[in-house]
Amino acid sequence: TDLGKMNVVDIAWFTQSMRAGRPIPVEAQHRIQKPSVQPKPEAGPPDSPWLNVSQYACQRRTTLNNRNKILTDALEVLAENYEFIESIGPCLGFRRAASMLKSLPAPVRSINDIEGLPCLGPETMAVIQDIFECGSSSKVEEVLTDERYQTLKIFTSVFGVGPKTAEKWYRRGLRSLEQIVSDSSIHLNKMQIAGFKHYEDISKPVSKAEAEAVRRIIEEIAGCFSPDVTITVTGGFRRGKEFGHDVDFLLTVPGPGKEDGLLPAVIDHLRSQGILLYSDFQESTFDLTRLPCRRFEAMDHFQKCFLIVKLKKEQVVGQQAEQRCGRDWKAVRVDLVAPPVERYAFALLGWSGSTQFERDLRRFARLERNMLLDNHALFDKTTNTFLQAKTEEDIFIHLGLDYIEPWQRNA
Ligand code: DCT
Ligand code: MG
Repeated sequence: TDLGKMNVVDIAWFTQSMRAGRPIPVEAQHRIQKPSVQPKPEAGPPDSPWLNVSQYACQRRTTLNNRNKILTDALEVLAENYEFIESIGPCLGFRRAASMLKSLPAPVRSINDIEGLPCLGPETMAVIQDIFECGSSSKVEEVLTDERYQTLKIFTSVFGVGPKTAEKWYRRGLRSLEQIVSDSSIHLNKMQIAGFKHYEDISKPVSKAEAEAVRRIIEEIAGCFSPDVTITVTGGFRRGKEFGHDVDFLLTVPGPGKEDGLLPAVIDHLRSQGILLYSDFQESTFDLTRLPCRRFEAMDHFQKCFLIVKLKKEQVVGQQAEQRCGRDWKAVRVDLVAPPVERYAFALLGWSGSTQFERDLRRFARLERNMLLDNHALFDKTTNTFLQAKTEEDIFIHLGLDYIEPWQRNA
């Protein structure tokens, strides 16, 4: 989850590649095919090869094959910078633009290509224009070399440190993680202490093979609680990513209330095996009568835990011997969520992400369908009823949306 804020990006690498401003390769430019039939003028700008791109991520298919990474990386730097100053409007504007560009089936070659496409405000267009004309955006360059941005980026890369805490430390004149840990006047909470303690490991990406090894551990332990328990990988790995900042799982037991006590039992087991490095357990506060929840950012009310577990390198299939030198284990961030089985489809859809895809599903439900969607339920405001769903497909049908596969939700 976002809680950890672990998507560490190597700033030096970023700065370098942005400076290099890698121009769009000519070969790639030729791959863009013009539609064989020229669209009618009223159907969109005549030069745009992409017509009918929706403003909603849930009406686009976005695979991991991002053909416009140069543009989307640049826009996401600006989005993040606005997030750091808690300027939500501009932040979402840049995130939406980046998300839309990720769905395009070919690289953008010129500003004409994207004229008339949704989610591109004047600020975004200016950045893109800059990149086409100069090879990089001066606005992005400025942010990347900004001391405040660089510092907040480092501080928020620690598990348990959000923009507010990072800003507080920055304003106190602190500039490095070393300064934070050696400043005795700084009070770290339990999560942040674990974040610093295991920083080296959990700031490294988790591989698919490591995620699979974690799944086997959790499966074995949860199987002791109930043989009927099902474990589903959610988050980035369900969307086909090769690496993630954590591993997210949904655990369910068929039968009403049967999931009660599941996660505390799993946590106890991990502890008794000596592989629990950190745990933050949150008891369920799920209450059907309090639904629907109107705030997107609000965490859901299911029983859940945020963990750091010790993963033995020998448990990871395909781990090279040379990668095993030194310590024989790696600390890995793991999130477990255990919704009641009748909420499973909503929880699965919500926890599969991407965050941008989830935002747009909810926005689409609200603005286009007069419905409220969250990780617990779908509520139809017109008829004042909750719409039931056993599968994700059911939810897409209720919303009148074509089904989008998890690997197409990388918005
Ligand atoms: N999620 C959400 N609302 C939030 C945070 C997260 O709906 N405020 C959903 C979307 C993704 C999912 O939960 C898991 O969150 P992360 O692990 O942060 O995202 P991820 O896509 O799995 O990214 P990563 O691969 O880096 O772990
Ligand atoms: Mg994740």
